[in-house]
Amino acid sequence: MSTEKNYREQVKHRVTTLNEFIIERQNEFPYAKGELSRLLSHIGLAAKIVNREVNKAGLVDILGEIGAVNVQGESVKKLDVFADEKFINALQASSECCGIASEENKDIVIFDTEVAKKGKYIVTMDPLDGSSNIDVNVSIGTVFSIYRRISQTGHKAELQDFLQEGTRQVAAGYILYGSSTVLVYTTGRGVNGFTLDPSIGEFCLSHPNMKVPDSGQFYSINEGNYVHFPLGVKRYIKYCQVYDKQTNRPYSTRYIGSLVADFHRNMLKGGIFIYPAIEGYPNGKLRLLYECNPIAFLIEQAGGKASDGMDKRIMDIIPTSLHQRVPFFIGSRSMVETAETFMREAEEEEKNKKSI
Ligand code: P6P
Repeated sequence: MSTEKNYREQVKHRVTTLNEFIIERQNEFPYAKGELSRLLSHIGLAAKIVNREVNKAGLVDILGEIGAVNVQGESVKKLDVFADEKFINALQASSECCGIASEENKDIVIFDTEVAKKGKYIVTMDPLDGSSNIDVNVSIGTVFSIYRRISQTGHKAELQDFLQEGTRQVAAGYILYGSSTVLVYTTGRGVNGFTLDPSIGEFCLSHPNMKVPDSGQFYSINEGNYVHFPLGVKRYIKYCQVYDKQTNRPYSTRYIGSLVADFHRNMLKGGIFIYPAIEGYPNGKLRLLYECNPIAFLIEQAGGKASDGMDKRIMDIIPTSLHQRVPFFIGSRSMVETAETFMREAEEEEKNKKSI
């Protein structure tokens, strides 16, 4: 075989790194001049830095709570703060981002340098979601969305840049720090996953063109809240548990308490994740801007569905505040639609009872 042919044969089996993939796909965007590519590459760099600390959290003095609480009223663990700082530093260094909204910061974080003010993008993120799992060594994740700013370039970012509906996302993704570290993202042309190869320090393409199965065997919900669930959710859970050969029921329940980990499993295997409105969380627990919208973008690109359980597509909701919560039904399309049917029928019944 000629050298040229031999080389081509080798190249065909070569891994594709995240940065190579981003550059290759950059040409799909007529307006792209590399800004979005640079932003995504910097997110990938920050993910590697956070991954290094997550992997040794038990060994260094970064574990445990620092006593502070974040805007959610949740105790902040040191790794949350570390991750927030690393992603903020990386996004500012990209010079493409003019500001961020993060779970760890009550207000928007504006990058007030002349270079950053020229940035065309803003990022919403949960730097370390599922942090209650850090000190028990259970998978945790980072979630992010990227939007083009609305406010005038060359000036400071404004709140309006962050209160855009999910359909205006230009990119979204997550990093799962689990048995391996996986970065999954979309720019609206499909979903691709990359696994970190620690031996070369690169995210390598491992899950090209991800598609969620139209149905699955898993339902993910915190059944500790059962008594507070809406009637439709209670009925759907019972539906999941009843034997039915045709629809492969009963399903299995899988709930880690870490959104990215629960979502990633359902994305690969098929399934549904539900966090409905409950007592204590009348609008659900999960945050629209940096948990629900990015994950909803990914599931829709992978062929699934994300709604509030009634008639509202998550990505159509117009945000009114940075840390707004919404009920979240997401996963395989047929499973979400079945859950929505139970919700709608229960809603109708309760309305009819009230009208008697
Ligand atoms: P609960 C983690 O705090 C989180 O925001 C998500 O990662 C997770 O899905 C959810 O909350 C778990 O909430 O009430 O079941 O512990």
